[in-house]
Amino acid sequence: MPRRITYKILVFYIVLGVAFLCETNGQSTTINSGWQFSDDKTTWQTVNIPHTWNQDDAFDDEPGYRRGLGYYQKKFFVSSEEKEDIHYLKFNAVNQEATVFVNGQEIGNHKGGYTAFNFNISEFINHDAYNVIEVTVDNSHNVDIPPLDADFTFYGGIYRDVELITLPKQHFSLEDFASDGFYINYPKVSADEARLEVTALLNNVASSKVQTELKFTLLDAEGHIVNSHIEKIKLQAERSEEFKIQLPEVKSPKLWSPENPYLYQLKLVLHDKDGKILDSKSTNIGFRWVSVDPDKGFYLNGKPIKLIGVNRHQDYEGYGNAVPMALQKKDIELIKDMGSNVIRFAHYPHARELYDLCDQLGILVWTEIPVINIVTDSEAYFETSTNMQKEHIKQYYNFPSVVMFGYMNEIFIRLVFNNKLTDQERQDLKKVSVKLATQLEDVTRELAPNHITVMAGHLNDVYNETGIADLPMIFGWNLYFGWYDKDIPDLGIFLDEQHKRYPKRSMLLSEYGPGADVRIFTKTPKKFDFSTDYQAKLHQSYYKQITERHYMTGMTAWNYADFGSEFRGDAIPHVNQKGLVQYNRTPKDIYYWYKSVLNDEEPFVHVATDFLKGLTLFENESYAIQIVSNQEKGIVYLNGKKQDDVQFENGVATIEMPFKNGINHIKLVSETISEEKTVKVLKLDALDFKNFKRFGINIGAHFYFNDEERDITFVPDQAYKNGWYGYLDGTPYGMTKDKNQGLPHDIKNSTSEPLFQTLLEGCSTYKVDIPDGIYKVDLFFVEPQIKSIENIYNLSKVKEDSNQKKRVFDVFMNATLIEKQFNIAIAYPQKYGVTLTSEVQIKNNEGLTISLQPIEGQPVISGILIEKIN
Ligand code: GCB
Repeated sequence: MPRRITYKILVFYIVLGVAFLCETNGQSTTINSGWQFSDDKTTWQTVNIPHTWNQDDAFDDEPGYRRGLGYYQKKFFVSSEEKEDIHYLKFNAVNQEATVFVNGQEIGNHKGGYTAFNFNISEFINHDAYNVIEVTVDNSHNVDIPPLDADFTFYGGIYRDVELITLPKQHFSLEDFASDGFYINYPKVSADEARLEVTALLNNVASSKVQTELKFTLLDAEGHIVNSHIEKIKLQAERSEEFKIQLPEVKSPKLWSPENPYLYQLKLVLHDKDGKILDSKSTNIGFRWVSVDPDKGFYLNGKPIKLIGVNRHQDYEGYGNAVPMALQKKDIELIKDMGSNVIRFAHYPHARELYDLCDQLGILVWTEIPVINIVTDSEAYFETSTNMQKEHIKQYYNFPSVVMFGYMNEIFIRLVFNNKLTDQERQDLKKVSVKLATQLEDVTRELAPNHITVMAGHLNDVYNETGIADLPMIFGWNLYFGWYDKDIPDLGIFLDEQHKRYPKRSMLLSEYGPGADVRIFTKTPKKFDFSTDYQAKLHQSYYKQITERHYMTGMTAWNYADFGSEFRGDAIPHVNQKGLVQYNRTPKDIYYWYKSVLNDEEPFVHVATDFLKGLTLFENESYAIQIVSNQEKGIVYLNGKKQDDVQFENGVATIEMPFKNGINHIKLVSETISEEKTVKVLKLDALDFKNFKRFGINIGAHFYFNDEERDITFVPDQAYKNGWYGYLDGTPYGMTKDKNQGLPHDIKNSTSEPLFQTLLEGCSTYKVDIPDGIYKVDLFFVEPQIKSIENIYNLSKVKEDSNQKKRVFDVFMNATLIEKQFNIAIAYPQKYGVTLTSEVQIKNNEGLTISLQPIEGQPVISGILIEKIN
């Protein structure tokens, strides 16, 4: 039955509606369009905010990206009617230092690239005229601004909204670290009743006292008024004052949780004594309470909840950090749809709109500032970090989803991996880091007494030894067992030992995960091979190990998405590929596996063959695929024939598929749902080039590589098998038990890194048993002895030769010499992937033999691609 609207309520709605429409006094305009940008102040281009100048150069073949100055300009008009108003310019984030000028006068400077700041520009403005804003942005390394060093790209620019805010003389303060000027506290929340307390900071810049009323209206999710309250407030002349106001209690509040993210809205309207609206605000209200127990884990609203979710970085393929808001919001939706109940916004505060979305969708939030890897022992660094944490807490305080405030990540990693430090320097660095941590912990507890404090560390006892791990209420371990460190099962062993040693400490697995490239797949996943199969193996085991341990508060995968990290030499260089989704947000199969164990809202199945492209199988070979589901069992059909009944365990079943040559149809049926996929397979009984024209081998690799550049999937390498192909000698370069990526480098002029990064060294003979005919043969090479930029995250990488050894060899195809005295280092000095292409005629059933005859050093080879011409 429709609810009857009484006359009184109607009048109230009209007043309220008018109140929110009449926000001309207290208005914010986004001024993102039509800025002028220059990197040298001579040539200018028109850009829109969000903007960065590093979206391309952080991904090109030249090491490094431009870290320096960028200049922005924008004109805006102010009418004379606004003469009495107060004007603020608000920047929601500029990376990383901004100096702002209005009409040629410097109005302020801000340090730190991830929080908002604003300036009162009223006295610099010309009325009935155009005004000019100029911003000098600097993203150079600055020892006094965190982050000093980290595994992500520090894109420079004005990359979040710029706002022009116009206010009457009485308004909510904007000057408390650029917060909204009010803070919501929940002195009491239970299923029976809840209380709200608001601390409002009100400014009166007029030269006389003003009588005002601050009206609070609490609305439920349907927009019905729950209660309201009016506070009469006399504002003193030229003062900024703080008022604490208790709001009426709410009986039987609907609680907020990931399953039911019930939100109320609180409207705050400041009137003058005649009822004219001066300023207004509104905020989400979510009634919830949290606690942690070192033995039993995390509690929300008095009930245990295992936090399972992801870390997120803010950048996006093609955009750097200047990402349209609609795309960013899609991230949060995808994260929710995966079934996450927690996000760690790493390693810095992200856009506020996303926290609002976490409120709405029901995702608990860990948010932090970028004090990472190392600190500077300077007053200025301490001040910038502390200031940043104050801005962070005050700007993000009111989001009910935010339950954890953090302030440091792996602060000892540089100390541990820098062997140039003296013992004294080491001691000093430990001391200063603990001192800063203590200061930041204190500030956090003081400003956010109802939140949980957090910090994350890497695998090293220094966090225990120094006591730093006991400062926050939850200590996050970033653990990469099975990637940088030991093996996958060592995770549980480590955590159990920590729990035993520190029974009073609450722990969260704040990072874990391997790099994975959707172009790489294999039957034999190995540590550090970037295969999606190894990614599945590691995540599936970690999930089991954490959910089995009652004392663990939760786990957040590293990372939701691949992200830019300029110095990296992953399978896609400049990108950290640990994402559950790709850099362009296409989900990898592991995303669907998480969805199958975390999201039980509706039945779900997924056949994990999205990236199984160009699979080549020999003779009777079959191929095992994974299917994932949140159901108990299913039936798999291959090419219309029932293949198997499967039981899903830990959300997954692995099933051996006897694929036929050509297109294969897979169908998975479970209860009411099903999914169909096709996989194109090249099934070979011999290398006879009868039903195929091209054949490629990824020499030195145990994995298939789907190469878009050459439109072929290279098969894994093997020792020579008569009638087929393989090496007669040689060893994979740079491979160890712990690292199965040969060369952790960008290969110039190529996007086919997995082809070049794996190679054989010392291979003098490679045979491919192809029939007589004429072929075009591409041989792929790279000189592996290239000094890499130090990558502290690549902890298990083999030590590279410090003295470049000479390598010269002749290359023959059968009896034909195709390259004499081949010296890759001289011919292609800059880490180029080299292709030698020749036409070769095979006669007398001799097959193809590639001979690499050493003149000096050992020959190398990365791959081969054969195309039949005749
Ligand atoms: C870490 C860091 C994170 C890196 C990650 C990695 O421990 O906290 O910033 O990106 O490892 O991928 O190596």
